[in-house]
Amino acid sequence: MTAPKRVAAIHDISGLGRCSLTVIIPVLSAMGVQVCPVPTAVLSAHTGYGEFVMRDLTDYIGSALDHYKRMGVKFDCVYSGFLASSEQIDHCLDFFASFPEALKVVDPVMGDNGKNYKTYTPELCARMSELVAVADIITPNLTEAAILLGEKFPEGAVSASTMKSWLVRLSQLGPKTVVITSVPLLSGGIATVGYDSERGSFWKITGEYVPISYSGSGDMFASVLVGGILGGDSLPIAMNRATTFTTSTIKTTYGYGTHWTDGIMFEPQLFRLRSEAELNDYTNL
Ligand code: PXL
Repeated sequence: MTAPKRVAAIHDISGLGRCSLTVIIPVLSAMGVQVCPVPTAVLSAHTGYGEFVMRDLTDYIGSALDHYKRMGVKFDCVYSGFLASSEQIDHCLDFFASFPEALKVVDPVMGDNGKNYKTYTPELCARMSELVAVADIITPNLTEAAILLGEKFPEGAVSASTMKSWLVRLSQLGPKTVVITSVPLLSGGIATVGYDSERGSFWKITGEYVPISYSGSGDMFASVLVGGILGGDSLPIAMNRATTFTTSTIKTTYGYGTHWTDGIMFEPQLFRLRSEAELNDYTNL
């Protein structure tokens, strides 16, 4: 047996509304990956609830990093997400620089459906590009991709050629691999599009449209993607794995009619992340 890969996951932990660490820990654990949570904040419920209690852990992250460095811990991956303050950008940069061998994944969490999350200040959004610059892989949704590129959020469906140009421009900010989620394509359906700048290849996975946007969907997608890549998946297969699991758990949730803030009811399906299913539903973009 080989030792599980270890990921430092720099995200918040929210009590209610399945997102961030309450999604990332079970998903990666089910995929045989060890998570070392580095909480950026503790919230009673995620910000989509409107009312929540939040404790910012900005002064914790640096001390935790110092401890891990003193211990000589090794991480196979450092994966950042929801941040509570713009100073946390500096802490994430220190984390990435301290483990140069680790795969650097940045989910540039900032907003969804064309709107910023409540706690995201203009300064925090502006500084997100500093993290993107040092990442190997980034996983913005369409809203976050637009913010990073200084583009307007597209209100309707977008063309494949627009997405190709966005993917290339995002990779020019630093990361070798860019994956954009929740893209309504003119050709139909909701797609996940990806670009590997080293190979110059573009990929597309088309998912079914479900008329509700559950919290934590981006965290679910990105954590399955990370688990797949750490397990040896190619980019299109990891995208396929992440889309298949996310779409299927979203469809299950939709059938129960729960509120979007409650997130995706993934618990009964976690075991499926261990399956050896054939994943070849991807196409070129
Ligand atoms: O899934 C993104 C996310 C993560 N963490 C918190 C959030 C959100 C989105 O609303 O509020 C606290």
